[in-house]
Amino acid sequence: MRTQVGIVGAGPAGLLLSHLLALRGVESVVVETRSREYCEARQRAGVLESGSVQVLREAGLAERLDRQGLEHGGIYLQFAGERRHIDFRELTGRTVTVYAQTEVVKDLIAARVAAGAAIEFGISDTEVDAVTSDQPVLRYTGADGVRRAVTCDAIAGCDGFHGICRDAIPVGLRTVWETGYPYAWLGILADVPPSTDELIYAHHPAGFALHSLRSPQLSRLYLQVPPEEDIAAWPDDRIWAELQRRFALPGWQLTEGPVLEKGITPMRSFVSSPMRHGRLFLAGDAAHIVPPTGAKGLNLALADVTVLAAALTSLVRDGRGELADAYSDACLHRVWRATHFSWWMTTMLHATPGAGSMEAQLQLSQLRYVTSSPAAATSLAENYVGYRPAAPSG
Ligand code: RFL
Ligand code: PHB
Repeated sequence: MRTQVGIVGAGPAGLLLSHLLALRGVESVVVETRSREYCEARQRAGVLESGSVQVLREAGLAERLDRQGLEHGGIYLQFAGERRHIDFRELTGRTVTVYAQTEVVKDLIAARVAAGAAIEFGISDTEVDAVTSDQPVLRYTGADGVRRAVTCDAIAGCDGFHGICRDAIPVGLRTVWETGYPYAWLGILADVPPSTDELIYAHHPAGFALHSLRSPQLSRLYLQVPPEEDIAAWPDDRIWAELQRRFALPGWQLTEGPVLEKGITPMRSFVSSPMRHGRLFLAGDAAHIVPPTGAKGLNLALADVTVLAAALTSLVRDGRGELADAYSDACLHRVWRATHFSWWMTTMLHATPGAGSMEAQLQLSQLRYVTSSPAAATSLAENYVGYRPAAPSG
């Protein structure tokens, strides 16, 4: 078998890349270990930057997003018994859109399937080979148990943090920066209308809490919990009691409802550089992970493949390597900005176990500052709606 671009992973990065390449007349094959149903059901991110919405719109993928996405003009920061609004519209002229990653993935899969694209779900034993040659090879075992080899002009590793593509870059040729956090998020999807019009990020001595949503009928809520926490220790009534405690505000009510899903997510910051080795290109979580507090992971994945689609088209269709050579640096500037912002939001809002009251005082001072100084509020707002650093010069 042969294709122009072999794509490993049918998450948002791999699927959008395949779509953008097809729009430019470049053929690709997408291989995915999970089933289509699993990819479409996985609960993850919920917030799209305006730049991400624009990319999806320009690619003809926003018909449902435009109908069902909820445009939000700001967020609330809650701390020390106050709830303060950060107005993105007023501060930046931009907004974000609440539209679940699961819905983005459904839309992308539907568009690829309708176009007759080659996507194979349920594959195993993925290998990438000869990536420093002009003809890298993607090998895998199909759902039918038959081993296949696809000769490509380039391979895109869109296989997430636990994928295999990053390891195809020799250890001596890459630098990794990584930090963990001494907490995790317990997330629930609840069958109850959201109790808020915009997301609430709450600082509390007992730990961070976030009120997000999925639709006018569905709420998504998160609680900071210890990193090794067992979900079995959190029956629904304990989760609601803790959410009530951390969001409590006189005159405001958190409405409870049936919990449809719950799970615990560890948090880390991770960057692997460069994002390219020969004809292997990494995109999305395969190259970088941020803690979810800044709502950046999905947006970074979509932004990477927007740059990569142009670079690969130029490489495999036109035989020009300049954009491919510039790919890694072009992405990493944006990635580091989002990595810093996500770390900053995370450390401002979470209670570090054992840190004592000095940390809490510094956090509260910072929260008062970002909610009272227009300069500080604008900095938060422009990062949240999506800051695109200028390309490095020279
Ligand atoms: P994905 O989505 O992990 O997709 C990778 C795909 O590759 C497959 N795969 C393989 N396929 C073939 N062969 C192999 N050897 C393979 N190994 C893996 C996997 O099965 C999978 O289908 O990566 P991608 O495309 O880079 O997308 C990244 C995003 O999924 C991620 O950054 C976001 O979900 C992060 N995130 C958030 N991002 C935001 O922008 N806004 C948010 O509000 C937000 N909230 C979140 C989040 C992530 C969370 N979790 C669960 C980690 C909230 C949570 C709780
Ligand atoms: C979500 O809705 O899942 C969500 C929203 C904002 C975040 C993280 C997750 O910062």
